[in-house]
Amino acid sequence: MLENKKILIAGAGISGRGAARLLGRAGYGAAIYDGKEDLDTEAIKADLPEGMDISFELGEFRDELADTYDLLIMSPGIAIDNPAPRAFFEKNKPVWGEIELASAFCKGRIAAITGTNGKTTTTALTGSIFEAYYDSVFVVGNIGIPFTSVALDTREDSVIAAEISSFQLETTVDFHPAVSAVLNVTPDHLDRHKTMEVYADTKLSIAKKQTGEEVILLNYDDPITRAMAGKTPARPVMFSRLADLPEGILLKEEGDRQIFVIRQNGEEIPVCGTDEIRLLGSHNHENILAAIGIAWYMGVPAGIIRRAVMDFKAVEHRIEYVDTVNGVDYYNDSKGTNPDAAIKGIQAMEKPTILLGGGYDKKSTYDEWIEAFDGKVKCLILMGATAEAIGQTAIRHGFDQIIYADSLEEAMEAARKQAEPGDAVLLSPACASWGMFKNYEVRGQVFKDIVRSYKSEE
Ligand code: UMA
Repeated sequence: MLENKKILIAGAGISGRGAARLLGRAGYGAAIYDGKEDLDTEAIKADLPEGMDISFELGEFRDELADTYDLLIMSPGIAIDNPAPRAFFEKNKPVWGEIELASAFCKGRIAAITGTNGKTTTTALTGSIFEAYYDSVFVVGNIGIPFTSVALDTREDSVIAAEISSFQLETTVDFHPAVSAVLNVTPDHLDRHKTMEVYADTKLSIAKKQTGEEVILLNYDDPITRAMAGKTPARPVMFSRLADLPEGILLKEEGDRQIFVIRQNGEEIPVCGTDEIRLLGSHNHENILAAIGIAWYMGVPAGIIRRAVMDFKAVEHRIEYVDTVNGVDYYNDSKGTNPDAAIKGIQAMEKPTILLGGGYDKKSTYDEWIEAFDGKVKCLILMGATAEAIGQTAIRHGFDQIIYADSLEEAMEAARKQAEPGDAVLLSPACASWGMFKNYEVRGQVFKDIVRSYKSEE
């Protein structure tokens, strides 16, 4: 498929290295471009197939590279207006995202999930349901396992649950999952996408190349995703936590219980009750509705879906209970990387809470998050580039129990001093971790390690 093409991969992170490995395994050579001059190229080479023809282009991007190479493979962290893709576009040369490359080599059926929040939980849950029914299952994408790292291992009977971010959707070309889902669209990553219109349209790219036989699941309760029905060739199926839809996946009141049901062609198929699941919070009911719909339209019987949904526990770093130390519960919600996700975090708390927030500046606004404190937050401990902006917003909303910290370690020490038995400490920063940590996983891990060190001193 890529015979005689000179390929340049932009970005040497896990996506770029995944793409290089795929190309090497498939018998192609490639060059890797990265802005970092001091990249450890030997370590990268050591991880590639033996004998692969690989070279590096480091430092500032030179436009001539778009003359030398025929195809650019993009990592998600590199924006579409970066000089590298711009140079390729100017010369009418193809630019593919890492997801496009992976799907071109993938033999199985893909279920692709996007949305501002809930996509990791929904992808993990969808993967768990698949695993209960299918022999060959892969859970990949923004969740942390590059799709390219497994694409060559897929078979015709494989099913893939793929978490796809808006960054990844900027550079899809012919990508068309068998089933797609857009969970919700609320402000996030506006530093990169600039406007909500561009951000929502980028999310919709998940379905732009789907066929009429392929399905897109959309959240009826979110006005932006509801309006996506009919804007792509895919067959829209709605899921709703609130509306009593005649068709779709919904939450039905039955006496004093709420039951997840599938309604299709006038038939109603019950799956399980909200009292039978282990995931906390109404936002998770939406994630479950989406996962049920995805699994159903990928061919999993309702009885299998029921068992897998009932057995599924929370995802790491998402309102994850860590431990109780001196009567204080510690929760890691490092995945609360935007205000909307952090609102879900604070809403799930039932005890007086010491809240740790702040981080990388994505130009979000924090008013709604502060309003969601709802009298539950005893003290707000702020760190990172956004500390000042969040502090000012809190004061504007009449909240002044604020402590500033220079690091997560310092914030944790302050939280430990403030917390009394019966309180909770919640890391739910409303911001990405960049600038302080490599990613939110490392931030969450550091938080958990500190909690464990407190535990050992208890
Ligand atoms: N780089 C440049 N120029 C740039 C930007 C980056 O050369 O302008 C280079 C860096 O020097 C570095 C490499 O690109 O060497 C990093 O590439 P990357 O930022 O794409 O990171 P990866 O390690 O490849 O991880 C990516 C996703 N990262 C981002 O989208 C920022 C991971 O999502 C994803 O898990 C992984 O691919 C596997 O597909 C992380 C994320 O934060 C979890 N995602 C955002 C989110 O969830 O909100 C979208």
